[in-house]
Amino acid sequence: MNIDRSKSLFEEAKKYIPGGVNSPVRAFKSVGGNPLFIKRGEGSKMIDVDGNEYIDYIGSWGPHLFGHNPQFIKDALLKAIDDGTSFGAPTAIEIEMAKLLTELIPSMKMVRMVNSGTEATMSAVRVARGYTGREKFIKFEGCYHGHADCFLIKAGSGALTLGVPTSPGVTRGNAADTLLADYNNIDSVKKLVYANKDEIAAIIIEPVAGNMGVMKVKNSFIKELRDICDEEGIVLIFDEVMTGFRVSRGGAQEIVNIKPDLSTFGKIIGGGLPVGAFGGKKEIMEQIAPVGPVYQAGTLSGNPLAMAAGYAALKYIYENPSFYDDLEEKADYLESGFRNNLSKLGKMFWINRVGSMSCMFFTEKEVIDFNSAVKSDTVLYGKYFHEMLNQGIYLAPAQFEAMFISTAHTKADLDKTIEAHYNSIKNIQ
Ligand code: KE4
Repeated sequence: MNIDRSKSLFEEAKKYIPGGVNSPVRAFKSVGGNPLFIKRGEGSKMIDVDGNEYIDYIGSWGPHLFGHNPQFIKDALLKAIDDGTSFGAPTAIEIEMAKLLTELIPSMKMVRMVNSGTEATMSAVRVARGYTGREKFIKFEGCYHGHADCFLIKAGSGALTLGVPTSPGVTRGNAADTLLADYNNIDSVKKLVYANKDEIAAIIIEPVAGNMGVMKVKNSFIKELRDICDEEGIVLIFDEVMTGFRVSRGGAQEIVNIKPDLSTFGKIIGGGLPVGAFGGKKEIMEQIAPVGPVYQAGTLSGNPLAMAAGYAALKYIYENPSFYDDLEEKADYLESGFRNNLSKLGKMFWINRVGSMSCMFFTEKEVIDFNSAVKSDTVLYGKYFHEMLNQGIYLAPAQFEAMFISTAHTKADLDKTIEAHYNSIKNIQ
């Protein structure tokens, strides 16, 4: 496969952009090799600058639930751009967006739009602190909530992939207020809560984790987490930046059947444009400026283009809920194909899947939390990644990420992927 143009672009990019990329995980650091520079995306495919075509399972790290460049989102954008790109003033579509989000997510009575998942999660923790008057919060090892200082303590995703789960530059003072618990381990939570009585403002969790690979909370664990937050006056925040409208129409909170006090969103709700959102109980959200004292702001928050793309995506979800059944069928078909391959090859690599997001871990032991996930053989993952890439299958260039299926993936795409998976596992032995 000729990737000469990507190679020369990468060399040039590294002169002006740290690592040649605007987000670390794109640099292929943990799998080696030269990142591909993408020219365009269409449906389930991406085409790189050398003309190579790939079946894409990253989907821009989650936003492309309907594949690349769906016509209905493109039409919405083209229509919106006629009136201008941004006004820095309220627009009617922001009300439509807020109404639709609160309609689709019953736990969310009010919502504030921002420009990224990081902005959403950092604002949610801030308003929880303002609402409770407390300073500490609990996150879980391996969960990733974006790159705000307070989260870069034993974080997942790129931080974990690059081996800096606790990042330099985060001050001791900041880190002191971030308490760490173990995913799916309620005793680790109770220990922190009772040792920091009345000092904990919030607990933030990915109810379905997608940043240490994919894994789901145990039903008993998430129920006890809800109970302990109720008992102790702690704000429960579900980080649904990745899972919102991905794992089901009502997000992970619909699957685990637990109502958080606040939720955060991103990715899919922007239809491919930069959007994030946080929202929840009215009494908490009304703590936010200008109605309350907790300050939060953004020049381009709720901008008309991002709202047009995001609203088009959410409206489709609202009006066509049955597409989740097709998505489930496709995801189940691909998982079964992978499992059949593994049993034929006598390899029982662990697979976790929730809806249309999944992860195959290069370990044959059960993966239920950070410690079991990091037992995966990341060198073997790197070999697998390149075997698949050479067969035209574009996966996350890191073991601790997720694989996403879109409505645009066809059965032919899935069959080609299953065949490539068989060849790859066979070749890396
Ligand atoms: P952004 O600030 O990147 O929009 O969102 C941060 C974030 C927050 N919460 C969850 C659960 C997330 O998954 C993310 C971002 N996800 C990563 C992928 N694992 C983004 C990819 C990247 O960092 O380039």
